[in-house]
Amino acid sequence: MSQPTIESILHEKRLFNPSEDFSKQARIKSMEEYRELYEKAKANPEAFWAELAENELHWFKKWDQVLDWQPPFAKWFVGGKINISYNCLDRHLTTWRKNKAALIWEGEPGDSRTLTYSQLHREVCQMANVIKQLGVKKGDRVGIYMPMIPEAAIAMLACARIGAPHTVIFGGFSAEALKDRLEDAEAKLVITADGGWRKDAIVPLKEQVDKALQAGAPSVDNVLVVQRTEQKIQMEPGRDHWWHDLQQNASGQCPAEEMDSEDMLFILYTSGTTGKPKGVVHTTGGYNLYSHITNQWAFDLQDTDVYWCTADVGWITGHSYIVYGPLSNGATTLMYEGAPRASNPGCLWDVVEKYGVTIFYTAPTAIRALMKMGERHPNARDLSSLRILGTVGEPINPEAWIWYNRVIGQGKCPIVDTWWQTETGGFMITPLPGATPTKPGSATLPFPGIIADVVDTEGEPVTNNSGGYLVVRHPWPGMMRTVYGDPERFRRTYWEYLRPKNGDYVYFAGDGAHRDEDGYFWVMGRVDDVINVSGHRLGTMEVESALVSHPAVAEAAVVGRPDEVKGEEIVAFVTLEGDRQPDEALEKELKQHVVNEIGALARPGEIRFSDDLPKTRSGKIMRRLLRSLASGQEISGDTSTLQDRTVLEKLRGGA
Ligand code: 6R9
Repeated sequence: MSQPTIESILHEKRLFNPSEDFSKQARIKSMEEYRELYEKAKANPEAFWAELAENELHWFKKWDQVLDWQPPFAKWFVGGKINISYNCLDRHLTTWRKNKAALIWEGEPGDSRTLTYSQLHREVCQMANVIKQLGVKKGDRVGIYMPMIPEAAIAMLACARIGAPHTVIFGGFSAEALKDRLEDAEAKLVITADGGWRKDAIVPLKEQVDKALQAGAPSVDNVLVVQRTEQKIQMEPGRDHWWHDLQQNASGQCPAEEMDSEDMLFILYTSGTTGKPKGVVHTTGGYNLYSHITNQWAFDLQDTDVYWCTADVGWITGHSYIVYGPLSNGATTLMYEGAPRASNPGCLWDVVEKYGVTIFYTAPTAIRALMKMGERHPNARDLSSLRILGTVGEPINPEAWIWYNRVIGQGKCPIVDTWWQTETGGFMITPLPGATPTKPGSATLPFPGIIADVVDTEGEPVTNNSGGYLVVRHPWPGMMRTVYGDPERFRRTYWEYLRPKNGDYVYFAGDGAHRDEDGYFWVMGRVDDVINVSGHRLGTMEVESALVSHPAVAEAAVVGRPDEVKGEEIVAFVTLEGDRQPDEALEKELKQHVVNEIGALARPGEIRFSDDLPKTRSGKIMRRLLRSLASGQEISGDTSTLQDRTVLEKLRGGA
């Protein structure tokens, strides 16, 4: 007997079609076109990907074999020679795009820079030459610990250019987290800045690097420092070098190394819920193709677009959809150093207005925060240039989706809800904006070439509308290749967690989901977070969405707390809209609201009000910590990815 997986309890019925005008202009114009691509890819995935690789990318030498699949290890475009930095830069220089804006950058204090493809190419070559001069050779790892400034992208492209895999460590990470990652990757060089601007304060990056190197990471021999904030920092002679000094004598020409398609492009660490962070390894050819084509189709990239993804380059979203995907497509990508803050709550909309942004891509956590700040900020700006909106990072609650559509998209922008992971390299389940009718809260349908499914604990498909585990059945070019230094962990975590009876290897994403009668996927949250109430296994997404649909609620997180009778009972952590104050009457009302929306089964046993919720630095709610708090246990496990430690203190105090 297979065990119950996850029950699906909330049903969202609203449907939004792309407008005829939008579809007419789009690259992929209809569901018929989507289905054709999907079926073509399904019938012969290797031919499908090979044709795209041939048409979309430059290869120094063509591959001998499209796919070498020795489950769970895949090699794509075996024998092919390619360089992603070449595909992002050099190949555009022989076209009219040479003087097109490649990167538009807006700094938090209001300074800005625009680099054309030709200028970006020059700076990347200069940095590549400097890195070489500092002793970095093909295959050596380089740590990048940077604020959101053009040099972050330049550093990544420079490493890729000479074949030195980079590992970008988010600039908000502590010295400790930085040290661990540099050690695991055995980085030879660190590229950093004196500091970066974040919410009107300086983040002292170089100081953190100094601390990290004092504590460990002996493989690092050199530190390259970009001047950004100009505060005083220590420069250790022989080890630390100013970028602006070395740049002066560096040549603006540096031929791109001919990389093997399967040479490692980067390592990106993702925090597992427990234990040591995993170094997710991506390689060159497959990743280049996958980030390129998913970006092009799901955001309908056109040459006239000003495309803005608000992620940090320290996350996979920044890698695939600020740097590699857009530049490989010859698009104009915008990078913003700042974030909405008390002194400038409308800053995002200022940037949209200033540059005429056409595509805007952000996370549900940001959308909920913007909702809480009120409509007056977006309403006071001209957002009419926008034509597509995107979301990523967590399931988006239907209420937040509707707000995004109405207030930011002014009812005319398709919303592209992209489900994917660090491990997948690019979008896996996503609407194509000119084709796919959207439903608030659903990432809709798999990208062509992706065979996604929902299965039970035995790995067998579940029926429509029953919850289960989200899996992928066939390898795809953007998939991670291994966990750095730990192939067994890769096998165990992702490919052997669920084994169907026929012995197939399926990729397990760690998410719960269900599929509806139209085949649409609804991600219900991480399976580690599932709550078991009286034998019913509930995903977090649906209960949270029910809470967020109440007008007083801005954000909600639910967790389970052991209960003698029910197994677990639901504890909800709730932040309120604007100035709304909590009281007993509201608590009762919210509990009843969940009962009305979902049923008595999901009634929270307790509601705790707070000003904020603990989140990872990429904005995901850390329910693991809330679970400990709810059951009165000490917080254990890794908290290095927590955005704001004071949140935990406050929640404890309020408990
Ligand atoms: C890109 C990124 C991956 C996890 C993933 C899932 C959640 C991301 C989502 C989504 C529902 C979406 N997630 N996008 N859940 N709908 N559109 O976020 O990568 O940081 O590795 O996180 O994020 O739980 O498994 P990563």
